[in-house]
Amino acid sequence: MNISIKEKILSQLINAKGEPVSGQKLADELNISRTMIWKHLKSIEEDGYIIEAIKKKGYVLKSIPDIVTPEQIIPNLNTKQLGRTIDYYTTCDSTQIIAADKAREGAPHGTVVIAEEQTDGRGRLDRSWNSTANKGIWMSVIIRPAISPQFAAQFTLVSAVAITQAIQEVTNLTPEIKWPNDILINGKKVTGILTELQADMDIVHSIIIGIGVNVNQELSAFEESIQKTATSLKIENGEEIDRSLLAAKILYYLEKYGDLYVENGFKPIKILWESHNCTIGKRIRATTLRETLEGVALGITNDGVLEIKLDSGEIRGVYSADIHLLGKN
Ligand code: BTX
Repeated sequence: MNISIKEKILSQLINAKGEPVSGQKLADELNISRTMIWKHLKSIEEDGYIIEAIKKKGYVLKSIPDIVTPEQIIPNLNTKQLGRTIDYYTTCDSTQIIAADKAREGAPHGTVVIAEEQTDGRGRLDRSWNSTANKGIWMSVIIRPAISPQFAAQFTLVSAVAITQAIQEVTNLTPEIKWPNDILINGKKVTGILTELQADMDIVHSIIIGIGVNVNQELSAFEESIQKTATSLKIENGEEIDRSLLAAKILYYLEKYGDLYVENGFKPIKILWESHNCTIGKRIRATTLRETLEGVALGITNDGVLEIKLDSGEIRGVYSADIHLLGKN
């Protein structure tokens, strides 16, 4: 990992958790002059951090801006590879488009593209994704797992488990997963996942996992058409959430469960997925590209396929669909 001097100074200030960090100690450790330390501190302040200088003691980080820069995410990051390269934008059309280009250009496993705002955020099937500035996590993660293309779709379920776990840890809320890729709180969509594949017939070059989490929006921030179906973590628990901490936790669980999946297959993920799901046992309507099916969701197979028992008694497997929950069986 290539960390700049500025990032190292910021890391030390964040890790000191409100205690002073000595300028001389920083200069000695980083092998640069006190003047250079001061210049880096000024540059950190220009990014929105508030730093207080206390005579004879050092520098104290007083306040952190609510941004999802690498400098904010990396000190919270507990991963080996995911998020070790972060490409940050204040605004962009879609992190997914940028990540796809980067993946084709050979960006390493774990590269993250993240933005404060997307002007053309994308959902599945060319739908749009509301990506209000500075209020959500809009990121795309490039992974290069050693699996064959037929298994790539299961990374949607791996990602759903990872994001659910991260939200639960950071907020104490209890999100539920609606097969395959919606994360709901109190029945409303808080997260969308878009998994895209770059592959040849028998080899995965990369999977790009697009993650959109509504974090600190008020209801009015959403387009009117989705105000009844969308929610944010702040709406649900009444508190502002540290987006960079949540992004780092998502990357942590994505690496953990991604590795678990590659090493041990889908079985352990299936158990975790089932423990968070709100689809199984419910009467549902599944709209696929070809047809609409209604029946009871029986469960997911070891391949992540959703099995539905139709009213006729026939059992059908669905690989990809929009699911509408109709209530209890
Ligand atoms: P999806 O097709 O399951 O969901 C899209 C649908 O969800 C929309 O048609 C709309 O009804 C509703 N919707 C749109 N925006 C929101 C929102 N903010 N909250 C709740 N509901 C919404 C889900 O597709 C996949 C979304 C992935 C988004 C990420 S963000 C980072 C990356 N970059 C990018 O362009 N997309 C991904």
